[in-house]
Amino acid sequence: MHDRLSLTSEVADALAQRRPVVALESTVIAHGMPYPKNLDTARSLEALIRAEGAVPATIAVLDGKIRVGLDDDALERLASGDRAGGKAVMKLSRRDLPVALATGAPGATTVAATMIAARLAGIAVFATGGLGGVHRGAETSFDVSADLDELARTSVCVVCAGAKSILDLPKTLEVLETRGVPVLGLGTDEFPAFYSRNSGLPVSHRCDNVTEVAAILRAKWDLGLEGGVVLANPIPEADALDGAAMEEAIAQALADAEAHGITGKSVTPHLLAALERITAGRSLTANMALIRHNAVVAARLAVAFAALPA
Ligand code: PSU
Ligand code: MN
Repeated sequence: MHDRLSLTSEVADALAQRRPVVALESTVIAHGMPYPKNLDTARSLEALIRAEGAVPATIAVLDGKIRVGLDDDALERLASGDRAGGKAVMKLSRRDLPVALATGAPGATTVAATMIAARLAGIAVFATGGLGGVHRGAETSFDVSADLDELARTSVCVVCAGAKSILDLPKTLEVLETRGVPVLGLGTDEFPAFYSRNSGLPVSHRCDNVTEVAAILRAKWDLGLEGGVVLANPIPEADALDGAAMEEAIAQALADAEAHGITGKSVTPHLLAALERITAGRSLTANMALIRHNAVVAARLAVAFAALPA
């Protein structure tokens, strides 16, 4: 195993025995949800994955190592913004990983950085809430998440509820198409829009169960086609928010970010916090529901994938 990684014995044993493992990111915990709901969510994701017969591996950087699998102390540290240690938790994408490793600063991993760590550890399936993507106005700001380039190059399947329309969803899908990333819809022909089930935009292929998804992953990687796969899993009907009302809230959140002159890596956390205020917490409740659903689906996919001949 890579000496920059530190695996819990539970994760190491599962991987050595080719049992199913699901990676989880930590930026959504540290920078995407408020304390202590973020901590409750992080714990519940792990429990849901275990209940499906897979092993959860939440990923973050602590004390100069990429930790794959976190104990409760580590989760608490990330969720609370390292209250005890008193060091700000960095938001780590590909470019930031080496800085956190070399300086020893605590860091939460984005989709991009979690994919890198999962790949190094040998974990094929990863559950999150929403992908980063092409921001609205990217034609002038050039703000395109490094998540998209990571999906183009790193062989991990990312289970998500699509991407929220704080992003430019048509442009996000165009970039994924250009970079050769399959966007599979689980039980849907449409790319889901995070808080709502529909965006009006097509996925590249619809799958009706995780066995089909596992076979596509196997075929892609058997061919030597390096790179990720997006499995888009719509938010459950009962938890979905009204698409038009959310568009209104998103417009307000974008105006708020603009008024505060927010740029770079602060944009996504700022928009998420603004949305939570504007919707009086309904965006947060929906976010917690969809990420739980994604954890369950990812665990089932990891079980199906582990059952295939290598
Ligand atoms: N989208 C969400 N919630 C999140 C994120 C994205 O709905 O918490 C996080 C993920 O960790 C994602 C990152 O990888 O934000 C993207 O940040 P950026 O746009 O700065 O690349
Ligand atoms: Mn960005």
